[in-house]
Amino acid sequence: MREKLFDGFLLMLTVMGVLIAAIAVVGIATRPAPAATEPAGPPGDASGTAEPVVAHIQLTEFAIEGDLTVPPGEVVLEVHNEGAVIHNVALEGGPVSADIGPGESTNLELGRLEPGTYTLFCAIPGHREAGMVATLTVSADAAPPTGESVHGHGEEVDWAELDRMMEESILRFPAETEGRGAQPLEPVEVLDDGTKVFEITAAITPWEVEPGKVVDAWTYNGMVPGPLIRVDVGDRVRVVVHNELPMGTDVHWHGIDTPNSMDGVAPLTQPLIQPGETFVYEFVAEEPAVGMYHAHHHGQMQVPNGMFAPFIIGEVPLPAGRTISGIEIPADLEVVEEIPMVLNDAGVIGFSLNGKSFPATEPYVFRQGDWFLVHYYNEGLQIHPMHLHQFPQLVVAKDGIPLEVPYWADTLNVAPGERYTVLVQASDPGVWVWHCHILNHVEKEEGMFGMVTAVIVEEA
Ligand SMILES: [Cu+2]
Repeated sequence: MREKLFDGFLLMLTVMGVLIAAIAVVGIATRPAPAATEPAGPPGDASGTAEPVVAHIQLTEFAIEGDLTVPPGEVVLEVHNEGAVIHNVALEGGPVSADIGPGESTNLELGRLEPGTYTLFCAIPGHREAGMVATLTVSADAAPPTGESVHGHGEEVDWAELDRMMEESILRFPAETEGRGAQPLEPVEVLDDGTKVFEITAAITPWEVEPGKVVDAWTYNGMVPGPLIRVDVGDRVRVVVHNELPMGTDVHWHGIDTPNSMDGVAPLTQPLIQPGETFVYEFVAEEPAVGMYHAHHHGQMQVPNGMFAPFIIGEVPLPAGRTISGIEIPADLEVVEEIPMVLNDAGVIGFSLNGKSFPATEPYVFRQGDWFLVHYYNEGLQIHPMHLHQFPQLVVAKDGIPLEVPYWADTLNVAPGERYTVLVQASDPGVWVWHCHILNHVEKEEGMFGMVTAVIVEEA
């Protein structure tokens, strides 16, 4: 069955690949023609009459790439924002460009630069920490920049090659990688008074985001997302946190009711947990919740780098037996799988679903007619409109709070910090992609990546 399924799957993926490649090509064809490149002046010319050195720089979420090695002289950055949000570029201790909208360009004059290394970064808060920092090397040995970016500006575009790369990238799904995130965590001990004791260790550990790409992730118990903690309403919870990071940390229980002293915001509610130290969090799981736990201290760095995890108390009530917008939910509704789906877009992990980038994302396999429940958690820095092909998603809870009036959506926008719980019926057989609909969170010229997976439905 699995093999037959996989054959059908490959066929569908091929069709899908062609379609998606076509979209990508249209996108590229409409890109404005690159500006003509000024020839650079002779290296080290001291006459002051030399032409400026024009370096082409591309900004994306969250990287600075391009001509990062240039000869000495008057250096001008011609900066293009290829990302989806506003960026800028700044020279450490020097000038900052204007803010640049997606698809727009600007120039930044850096003045005369002598041989040495300089730091470029995006000055939008959080973007430098998320990865938008690069070293500009000025060297007398450097050739003048040619104006050709990594994407081949100024060169003939090889359309067939773009098609081939997209198809090849899609057909790699589902790819095996080391490690699986959000695995259920069992208590190490249950005390006489019923307290469930959990142990969490924060450390920098290797994590395979996509096949062959192993990053130094900031993890809880070595996985991204960190382990899923699930307790019952009324449970006493103790979480012992060991810090093996090179810097301080804390743990915030996002969406979970706790005493103020357990809120995990150093230095306001507790001292910072220093490297080598342990801190014990203790609270009663009073209310049902779809929560998450993550670092609060230097959250802009520790969270996107991997320090986030789901925390569920009790069950989300489901509208079994109700009719919503004309669709009847069976009274004997049975949920076959509950899927935590943690979104991220930054740090060393980057665009990912449950700590993996396509094609390493996990496919979800169901029998036709099965109902499944998804908890979306956005631990990234951007919004992600999550689109599941074919099957409408019944939104039953927002931030763990059950909705009086659940509603159907085929695309659900999940902002940073938000959680949505959706109920889905896998009503039709086939391979149905499930992805963020900000298209550069899922595709680049080299192919499909990031926030894409698939629901695979076997015929009943
Ligand atoms: Cu997205």
